[in-house]
Amino acid sequence: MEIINWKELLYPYEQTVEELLLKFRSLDKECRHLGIYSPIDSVTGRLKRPASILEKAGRKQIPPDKIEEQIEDIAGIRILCQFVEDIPKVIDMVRSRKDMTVVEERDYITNTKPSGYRSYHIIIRYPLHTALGAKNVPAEIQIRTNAMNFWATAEHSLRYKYSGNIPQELQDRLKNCAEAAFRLDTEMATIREEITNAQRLNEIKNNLVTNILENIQNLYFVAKLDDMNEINKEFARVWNSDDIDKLREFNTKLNIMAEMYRT
Ligand code: 0O2
Repeated sequence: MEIINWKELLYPYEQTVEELLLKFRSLDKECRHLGIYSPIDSVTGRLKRPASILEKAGRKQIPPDKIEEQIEDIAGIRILCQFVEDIPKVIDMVRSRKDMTVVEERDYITNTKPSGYRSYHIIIRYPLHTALGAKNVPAEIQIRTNAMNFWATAEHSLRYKYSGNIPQELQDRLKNCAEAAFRLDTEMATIREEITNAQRLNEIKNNLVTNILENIQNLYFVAKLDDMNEINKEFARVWNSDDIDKLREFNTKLNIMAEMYRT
């Protein structure tokens, strides 16, 4: 039997997971920085464990020398969304990227698995530049809501515990939980706009307060003490008013003051 050098085999996949994580996390970060809605709530990544690779290879009768070619989820990232409506936006984000190629899509949201599993899978090829040259690495991107993920993570643990043979009674209860998760997603969708507006306002407010505090800190080096006392009092007033327009005006005023001192 051929001995697999796991360290060597897994290295490109590990690197792929790291690069994909960085790319999708920075998309989310950029949206937040620009104050626009991000359909991505969080991104995680994992490398399939050797035992799980061997189990899958055995189940699908894949010989060791074909593992790299035929097991497409050794590298995997998972993109979590707050709302079902965000999922197509993330799918489009993946499809439109020029730095990876989509080779297959599996829609387990429309076609829920018999277990109750719901998620959207995209299989890609990621061109990785290794020290030994270019390599087109397969990877799986799973896209699902937080509710779908809560269910899948719990079910996966039970599947592992019972080696895939979950007792029927537990399977039935899991099915009920999957339906409850589906209902939660459906209910959340009805108040999506209200939630996202509140989140956007909080984000804008946090960004404004961060800018104001940075400006105040910088002004301490150049402004007169009396001016600083006034600024601090005004900040306390504006902060207590909890009025976003007043925060915005105050921030603009500080920007102008900072500019005046600079020139
Ligand atoms: P791990 O531990 O993350 O590696 P398969 O024959 O199902 O193993 P296939 O046909 O390549 O594999 O792909 P599929 O079904 O599109 O995707 C497999 C992965 O999707 C699984 O990987 C899980 O992460 C997830 N998945 C698919 N079906 C279910 C399900 O019923 N319940 C849960 N909880 N997850 C599911 P692994 O190898 O199981 O996991």
